[in-house]
Amino acid sequence: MTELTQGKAWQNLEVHALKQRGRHLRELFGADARRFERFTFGLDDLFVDFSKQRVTGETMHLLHALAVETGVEAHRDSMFAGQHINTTENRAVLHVALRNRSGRPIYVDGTDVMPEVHAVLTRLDHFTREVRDGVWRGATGERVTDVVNIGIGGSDLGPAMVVDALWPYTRPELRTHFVSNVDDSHLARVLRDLEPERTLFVVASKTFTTEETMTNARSARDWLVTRLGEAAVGKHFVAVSTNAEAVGGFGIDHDRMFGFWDWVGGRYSLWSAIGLPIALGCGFDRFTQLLDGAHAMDEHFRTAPMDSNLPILMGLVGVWNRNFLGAVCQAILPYDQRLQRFAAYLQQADMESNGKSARRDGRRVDYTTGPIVWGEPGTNAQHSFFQLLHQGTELIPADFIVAARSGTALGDHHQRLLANFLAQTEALAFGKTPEEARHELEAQGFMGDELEALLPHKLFSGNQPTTSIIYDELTPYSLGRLIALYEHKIFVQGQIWGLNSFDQWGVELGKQLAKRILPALQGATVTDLPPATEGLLEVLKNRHI
Ligand code: G6Q
Repeated sequence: MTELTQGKAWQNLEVHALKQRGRHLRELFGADARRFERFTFGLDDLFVDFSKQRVTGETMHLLHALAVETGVEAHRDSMFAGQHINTTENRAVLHVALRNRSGRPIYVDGTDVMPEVHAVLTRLDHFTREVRDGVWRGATGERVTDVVNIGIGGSDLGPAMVVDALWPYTRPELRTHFVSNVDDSHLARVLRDLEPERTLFVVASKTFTTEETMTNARSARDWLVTRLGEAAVGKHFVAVSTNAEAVGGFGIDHDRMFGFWDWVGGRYSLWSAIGLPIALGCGFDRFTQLLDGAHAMDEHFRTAPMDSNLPILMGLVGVWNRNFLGAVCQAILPYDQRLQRFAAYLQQADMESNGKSARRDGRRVDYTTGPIVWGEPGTNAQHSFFQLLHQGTELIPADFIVAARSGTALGDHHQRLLANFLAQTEALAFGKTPEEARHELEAQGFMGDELEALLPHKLFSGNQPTTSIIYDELTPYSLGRLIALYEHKIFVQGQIWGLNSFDQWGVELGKQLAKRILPALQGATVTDLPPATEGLLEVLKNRHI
């Protein structure tokens, strides 16, 4: 057994969970008239309601003991202090420095990184203004109307999600596109509607070696050169990377490269120059408001006591659901269409960070770790998978994310959206008992065998745990704060589970194998492939290659 499961806090939680598992949210609300007030927390206009989670005061008390025992606060302080907490890559983890608006220095290996951070921000500001004001022109003297970000994973998901979420702050005359997949359909579809004279490519890659990104970047370059000639590349390509040499090798000059640092993990990099498409699409001032919002959450995470610290509370509630109630997944349900990419973004942030089974000390875990994260915006999701949430057999904790006010204010749409959010969280928590269902059927005129036959299908067991996260309106500031809330929640859980949340060795194996297989598709003889792969390869070759 690991020291986590042997520890007093874990063992106390297991005993507590045996009692708690059978309790229904109806009962918990019935037993405590002040439950709503006791389990809701805030930070400015951000309001988080844990009252529909299956926790009691005692549960939270025991979870806090677990956080103390696993050193969550000390580990958090190590991150902010620039220590090399990414142990397998021997790196600091300092996305918080990218949005450090406090004026305080942040040191990595004895050097204050803030001057460099500010220098890159100043360059981003300058470049963004040039493009948006039409000072920056393409090779033929045209203004830029389309920005194409070429990147994948952390160099795509964050900026793509944010630009989509902040669309009311974008201009129709400067569109932003994202190409990530090596499947040529992705690039081809975007390029079909673009004019090279007005297109600016941002090649975003920390390493500048990622196969998908480099393949797409080369094809985009060919597309441009075929139409405008080699000399046009300089006016239509910029790079975001830590690898100046490879950027130069691609033909992008140093003054059109925006750098960042090895202490910025890919999935935590949207706050760095990787956020360039956000600044181009929404304006640099909006980008800094995003940083301000994230910084507000950083300060809260760094200083708030554990019993009102939102990322710690969220992390603990998630651990309770995962390890003690046995939930396999975590649904993300924004009742905010602008957050339609948020679940996809969080899938990477959470599952690449905590989808691990080796502890930092190298031993295998003897408990479950990161949940499967998935979701879609409401109300759309209500008309697809909510059936399973209401009447299926799985325990599915869900986060409902809601703006009190709409940014677009069209008729009574927003009231209808909010009514659905309130209805769903109520239904998931409290369900419908046999008595209620029977009463309802009787009121509809059913009786006898017909009523008895229908009754089982009309039952809702409820007791599905949900957290409601409410903010006034989705602005760059509130979005930055929301993203940082989840980043730190993931941090808290990773620490409790004893993981290094900042490496991603799990994505390596597939990459290595693809490298070995590619020559076989290109006509070379590759001898050591397993029969299962050989078989599929032959099927594909016989079709067209
Ligand atoms: C994120 C991962 C991964 C990475 C991509 C792109 O944390 O490291 O998703 O962002 O593989 O890497 P490059 O930015 O180096 O192209």
